[in-house]
Amino acid sequence: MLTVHHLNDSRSQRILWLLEELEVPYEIKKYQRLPTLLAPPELLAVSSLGKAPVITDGEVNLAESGAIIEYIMRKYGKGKLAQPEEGTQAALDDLYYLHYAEGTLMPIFVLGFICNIVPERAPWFMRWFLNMIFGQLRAQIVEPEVKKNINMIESHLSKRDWLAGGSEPTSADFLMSYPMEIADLYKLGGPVTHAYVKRMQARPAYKRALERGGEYSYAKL
Ligand SMILES: N[C@@H](CCC(=O)N[C@@H](CS)C(=O)NCC(=O)O)C(=O)O
Repeated sequence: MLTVHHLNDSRSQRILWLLEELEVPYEIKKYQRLPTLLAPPELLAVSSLGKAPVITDGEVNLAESGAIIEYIMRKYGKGKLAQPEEGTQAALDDLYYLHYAEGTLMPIFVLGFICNIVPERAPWFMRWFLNMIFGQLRAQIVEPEVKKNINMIESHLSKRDWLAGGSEPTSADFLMSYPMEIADLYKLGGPVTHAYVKRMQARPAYKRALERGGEYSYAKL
């Protein structure tokens, strides 16, 4: 049976959601973040970078959410969720957002997170100085980038329910679910982001994934 190596409050939640949508049987091996928020060293036993998600499916051991979602869609997705037809604009939108989620959007959020935690975790006598430096970085780079990116996503989503424009989520939505939940929780987006996240979280498969995955601060049961 397929195993998801799942870290609490992490990107691996979206793999559980996908598997629930496709009704693929799976088991979960749970890992708990350390107080530093890093993954515990046990994850290094299943993947060389020690990050989540990772899946094990028979002989296959695969990390990186985008790769995992493409693998699962190809192997188990046939005839389940309607995917966009090759050569259409919908297929291009799906392809774009599938790569954009981890390639562009998440690095901006991670940079914002670093700007917050570096001063927070520094010795008290350095905090004022680091707050000034990282505050500048946040104001000059992170915030304008977040605004530009959220505007682009919201303009796209204002005309459709799902990123590829169909009646059901596609690979791109599974990838984008995690950053969009972050955007909604931290109020980085507006009503379009909020409606998209609520639409996703209202799906029965999403709720089942949440129940099985346990602790996930970006959504409540
Ligand atoms: N691009 C990778 C990112 C993997 C990643 O950074 N995962 C985080 C969880 S959201 C993690 O394992 N963090 C703990 C750590 O870095 O120790 C993916 O999408 O799978």
